[in-house]
Amino acid sequence: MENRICALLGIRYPVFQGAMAWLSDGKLAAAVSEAGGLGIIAGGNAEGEIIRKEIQEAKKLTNRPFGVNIMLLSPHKEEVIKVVLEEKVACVTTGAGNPGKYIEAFHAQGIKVIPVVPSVALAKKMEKLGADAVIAEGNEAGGHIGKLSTMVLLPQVSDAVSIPVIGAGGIADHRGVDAAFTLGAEGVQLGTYFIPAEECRAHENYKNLVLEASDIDVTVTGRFTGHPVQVLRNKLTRKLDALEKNGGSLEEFEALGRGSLYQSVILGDLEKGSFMSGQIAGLVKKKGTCRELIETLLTDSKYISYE
Ligand code: TUI
Repeated sequence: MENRICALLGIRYPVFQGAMAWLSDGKLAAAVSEAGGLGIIAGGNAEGEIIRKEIQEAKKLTNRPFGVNIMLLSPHKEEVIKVVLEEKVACVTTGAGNPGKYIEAFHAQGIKVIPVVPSVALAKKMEKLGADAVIAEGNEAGGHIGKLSTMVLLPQVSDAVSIPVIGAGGIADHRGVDAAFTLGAEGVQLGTYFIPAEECRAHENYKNLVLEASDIDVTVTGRFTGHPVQVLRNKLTRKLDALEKNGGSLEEFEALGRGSLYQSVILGDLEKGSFMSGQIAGLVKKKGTCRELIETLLTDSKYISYE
């Protein structure tokens, strides 16, 4: 039977590379798309023109479909949306909010819309508004997380909507892929798994931190801010935890975290950097090209055959 995600997007394997702020650039997205999955450029907090450059870079590297993620907490989201509409990428995913009011505009340009949903209620709302699919992302994921785990969220979202569902959060091998499909997913999204990829711009220190992580090296910072973020434990997370315990203000918290993605991704500063990562880092042990990583992921899957 034809896979609905592959048919919707014209891709070979229903495997999305999750958008990771600062990490998912045009080069990484193009490499994943060239390997048969769906590469996704992360809008993050970047300005529109930065994202236009990444889209144009990806277009130089691949003729295959790729996506852009709109991070709905970004102060530049309207600019990024305008750029995406002009550049007519194949699809957008959204995160950290409700993209309802933008769906029509994307569809008018032939752009598929696939929101991340942390609840059944939002999944149903997105289906009603015409979303093409949804990504049910559990709180095993890296970065900004919702409340429910993948195990709990995914089967309930799958039961609640008729559009295809992509499972995300906590997947890093064929067992995770098959578990997601057993819970009703028709596609999967992985982020942390692609950090050690050759085509990923992460500093070697970041890659090694992921490759050497144990099962308990991931923690959540900033629950009190209302925007909890999953990251690898380090000196910065200890400082943030101490600040939270001692009743520090939101401003102090934000000041400590400011620039911390630049510190991790570009400088590889193990003390000052914020190394966003999913809980599954302990299972991520393989370097290689995106093509090799996708082959390893899907070989032995009972649901997706790698050819
Ligand atoms: O968006 C993500 N993960 C991210 S975004 C990001 S950049 C950032 N950095 C610091 C603080 C905040 C963001 C890093 N990682 N994942 C998708 C995701 N979306 N997770 C949870 C949600 C979500 C939450 C609420 C989606 C919709 C939503 O809707 C609320 C509503 O308005 O109904």
